[in-house]
Amino acid sequence: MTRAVASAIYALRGNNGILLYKNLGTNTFATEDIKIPQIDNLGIHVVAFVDINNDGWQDIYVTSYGEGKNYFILNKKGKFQNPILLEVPNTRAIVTEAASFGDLNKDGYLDFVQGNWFFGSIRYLSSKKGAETNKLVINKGLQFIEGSLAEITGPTLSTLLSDFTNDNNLDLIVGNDHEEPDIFHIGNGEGA
Ligand SMILES: [Ca+2]
Ligand SMILES: [Ca+2]
Ligand SMILES: [Ca+2]
Repeated sequence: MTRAVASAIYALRGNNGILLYKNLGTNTFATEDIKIPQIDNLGIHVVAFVDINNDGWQDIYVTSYGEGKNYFILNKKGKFQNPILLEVPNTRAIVTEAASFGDLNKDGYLDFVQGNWFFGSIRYLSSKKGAETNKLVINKGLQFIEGSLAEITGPTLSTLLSDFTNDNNLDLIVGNDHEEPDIFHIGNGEGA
């Protein structure tokens, strides 16, 4: 049921909110006009389907340019009209260019990492204000607790949560722009 819904709808980013494409099952797609005032004027950069509230329906995660405002749009049993919008903390960010989801602390709820991009290079920043910091967000039943990955700096273009040490605790790979090195970070299974 959930998979059918996930594969039947696609979401694309845009300069004015998002576009939803419904797969009609005949190799054709129909756009679904959804009005969400909080995001309709935002330049959207990342759009992803993810079931953030564990109800079996794929919700939509979106990131936007400028103030790093990111949201979840909750799926109401296949409908996105007048949806519940959840704002995601992303202190002082400019834009999240990559996100990766996984249950870091094994409580059944997906947590995630927001890889943030900024102008320039970390070594030439005269003062660090937070835009250069990626964020690790723990999902406590839709209460989003932001942790700063202060030592994991961008500008970041890709993130991946994956257990590359094979100890059943998710680890993190961060891919960075310019000459900054990509970083492999080993998780401890408790969200750190
Ligand atoms: Ca859901
Ligand atoms: Ca979790
Ligand atoms: Ca691991």
